[in-house]
Amino acid sequence: MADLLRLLLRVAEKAANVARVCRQEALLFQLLVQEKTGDDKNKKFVQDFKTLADVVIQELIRHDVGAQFPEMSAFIHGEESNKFENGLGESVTVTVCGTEQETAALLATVLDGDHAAASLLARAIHQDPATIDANTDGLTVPLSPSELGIWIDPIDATSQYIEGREEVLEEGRLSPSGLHCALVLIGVYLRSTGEPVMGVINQPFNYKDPAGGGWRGKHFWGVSCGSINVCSVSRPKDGPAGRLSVVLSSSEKPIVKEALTSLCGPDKLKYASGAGYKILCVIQGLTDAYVLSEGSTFKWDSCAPHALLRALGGGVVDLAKCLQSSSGAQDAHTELTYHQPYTECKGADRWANHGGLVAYRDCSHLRSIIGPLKGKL
Ligand code: 2IP
Ligand code: CA
Ligand code: CA
Repeated sequence: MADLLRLLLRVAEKAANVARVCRQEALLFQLLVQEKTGDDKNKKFVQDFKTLADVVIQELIRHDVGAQFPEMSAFIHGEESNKFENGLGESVTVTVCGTEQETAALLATVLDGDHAAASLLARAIHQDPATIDANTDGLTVPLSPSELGIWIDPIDATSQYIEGREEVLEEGRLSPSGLHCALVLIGVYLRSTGEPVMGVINQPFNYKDPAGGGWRGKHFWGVSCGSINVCSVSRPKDGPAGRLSVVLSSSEKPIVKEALTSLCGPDKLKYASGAGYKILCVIQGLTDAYVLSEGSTFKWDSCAPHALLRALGGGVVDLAKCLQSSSGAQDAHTELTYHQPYTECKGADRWANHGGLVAYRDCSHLRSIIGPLKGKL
């Protein structure tokens, strides 16, 4: 299934292009950032356009993967629903059509007849992405499409994507917020056990071309399947033994912040936007772990980066299960899985990571983190 990996890298790049086009084309950008003024219909239209960028990206990934691997079609899930209601109250199902013109015509019905915007979007959807140099030659993955399912988060950290603050990333440093936190996440899991086995992360806004060519992206991938553990990011070298560093959401509970401040010290506790970006920081060694005590992430947020962490020898555990477990930290039952919904919940909550999570590169770090949190939550 190295073919699947190469395809996912390609579609993630296509998705990143759409995300960039929505910000770079004045006409689309205007729709994306328009202030909510005027009547309700206008407000709803602006809201819809933000969602439309997400839906379009998810559908293009679904379309391209389903075309090459039809056995997977019924198992490609994502954050967004492709049923859309336009400003006239009509229900439209957004899909990628056979030709650019057909896709443009369909999108125009969602965009209340804005043909110019619809054509720009359709062009980006149907454009072949630049070839990606991913060094996957010689990789064999002993899996078949009929064993696999996919989780897509078309744009994670949407709020940062819309706000669009441009940051210059410093090598080796975690940058808490800005456009670079927005990520395209595509994770592959085993239908039988729910283990994440392959992940692709595309960061559409990694740096701005100094020659004025706009934003350039970066991609990351990993495969973790039996004895095959390969990641495009090499395992960061262990620094001098010192205090652990942990990244949190700025909305994390005070009790968790306090417990972790005593473990890490105030300067090693960091905050950043985007669930996917925080796990990417752990993957890149910009921090040792990401702790989240609430059920505010979903399967589509964690599946892709989880596969990369496993390939590096780490993982993502359910925090609540870890705190209950007598062994205190990692065992096979505490790792997050991706195949079973919480049947007692409705809508997106069926796929929430309800127990919170800890993303880690090293089991010994996980144990150190769980200790101070025991009995506090
Ligand atoms: C969000 C996004 C948020 C994150 C939240 C996710 O996904 O990653 O940034 O909250 O958990 O569900 P926080 O930044 O506080 O960690 P989306 O942007 O796709 O809704
Ligand atoms: Ca998300
Ligand atoms: Ca999203």
